[in-house]
Amino acid sequence: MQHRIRALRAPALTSLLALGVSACSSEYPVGNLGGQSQPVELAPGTGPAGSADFQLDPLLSPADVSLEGRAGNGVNPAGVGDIDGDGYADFAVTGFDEALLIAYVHLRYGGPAPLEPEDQFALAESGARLALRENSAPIQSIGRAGDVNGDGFADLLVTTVVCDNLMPDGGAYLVYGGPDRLEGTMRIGDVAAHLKLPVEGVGLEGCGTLTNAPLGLGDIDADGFDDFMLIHYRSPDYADPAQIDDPVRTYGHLFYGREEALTSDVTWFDADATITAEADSSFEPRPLGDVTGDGRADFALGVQLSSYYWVPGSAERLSGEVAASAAFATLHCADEDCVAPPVAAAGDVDGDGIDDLLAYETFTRAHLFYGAPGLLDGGVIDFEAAAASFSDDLASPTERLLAPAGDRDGDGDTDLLSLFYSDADFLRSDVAFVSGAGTRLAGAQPLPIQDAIAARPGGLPFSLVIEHQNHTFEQDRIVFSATDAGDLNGDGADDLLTTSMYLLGADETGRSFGAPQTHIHYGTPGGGAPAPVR
Ligand SMILES: [Ca+2]
Ligand SMILES: [Ca+2]
Ligand SMILES: [Ca+2]
Ligand SMILES: [Ca+2]
Repeated sequence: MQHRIRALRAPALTSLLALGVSACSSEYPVGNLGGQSQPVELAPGTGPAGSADFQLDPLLSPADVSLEGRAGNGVNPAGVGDIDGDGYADFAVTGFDEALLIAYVHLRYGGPAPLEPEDQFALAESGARLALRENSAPIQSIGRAGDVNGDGFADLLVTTVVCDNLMPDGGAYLVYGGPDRLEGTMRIGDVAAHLKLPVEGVGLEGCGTLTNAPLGLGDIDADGFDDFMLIHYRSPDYADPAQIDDPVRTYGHLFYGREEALTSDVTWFDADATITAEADSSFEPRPLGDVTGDGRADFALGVQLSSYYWVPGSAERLSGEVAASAAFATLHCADEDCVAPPVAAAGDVDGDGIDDLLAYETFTRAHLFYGAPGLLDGGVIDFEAAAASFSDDLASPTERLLAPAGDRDGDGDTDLLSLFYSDADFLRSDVAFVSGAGTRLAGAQPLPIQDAIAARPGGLPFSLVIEHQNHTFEQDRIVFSATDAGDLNGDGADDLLTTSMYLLGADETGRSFGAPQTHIHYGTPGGGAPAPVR
């Protein structure tokens, strides 16, 4: 079998970054845009634990649909939930028109899988392009806001670099879902609430933004409305001697969902609460779903490579300015230091209705905790109490071991994915799955990737295999993200969005890539052939 070579991974990421791809986001390439950190909804008609378990194929199937992006730009795909309430999940990608300097979000609506090339072309051209103004603030993130106004339609959150007076259209946009689809091209401000951070309230030093992490938190107070957070930071004014030793402070403006729609008159200062911390520019919330089983979504909040706070959902709302260090426990490991971020969402891996949790002992070792009352009480992570453990000696901070893949086979539990960079003659990527199961995983778990790669004809690591008119060929495409899209085609199995770039050339100075593509890999309801549960 091929062995993955660690040394070549860093240049790969560097070159992706040079292209402006947010592969190395505040999180990691897999699922940094909402899907992986959101509570995973059970597909209609699927039951929790007890129904038949299926085992997924360990490797990603070829793409069913490929959508071309614009050359020179990365695309950030995100599953955004069912915006129009037709039973099909919807998805969005970012885009940028280099000639006109227009950044935009392209929202496409789910529906029956397009089988013919003409249908795929129609999907590619469909939906709505929500455009910012010329030379606007760059888009930082797109993702699920959840259902902020509780009307049954999913809402979409777009954030850009804040402070309107530096570049136009800064701030955040909340696009409320509804039965009427958006079609064609429009200014985003015409169809979204534009939530601004007024520069006069923060000074230029307060106009820093810092995250492309998902900002939809789920329903943290269980009032039926999903909640979200907007984040900026404030550097000291170094021209002011009195401030020169001040720390950078971060402000997380927490909006509890409400029936009344927010309008563009609302600013970040109208948030219900503002969580503050001394933190640098990588401060982020990490939505975890409901891991304590009390019906309220929980999250962690913190700084990459530093400390994170544990913020369990609570019926008692936060209000006013809340100092994180005073209000929340710091996540810490029982025996020793652990890496940060120390936790990530796992989805509901055993399908018991309570979300489960991944915790990181090191960058190469992750532990699975099944959600339960009292989990993470006091912020303590006790690896001895973990149900199952996964290791990969070649993993690095940018390749976290596992992320939720949605319910790929529609059997009622969340499956997990790993995305690996690998190196054969060219860089390629491997996407592998660990099947969720009502029978809980226990003890040391093998990652399926090595065996699966070895089983491939020729032992080649996986690159994106594209099937076209019965002709299968492998391209030198590098998959640089994979994220749960929800169930785009309504068949009860969650679907995956990947992005790839064609590798044009590689030498010691770096690598160059062609236009990005976004790919849909439909899930397979009922799994493949049923296989014994581990
Ligand atoms: Ca829909
Ligand atoms: Ca709420
Ligand atoms: Ca569970
Ligand atoms: Ca599906």
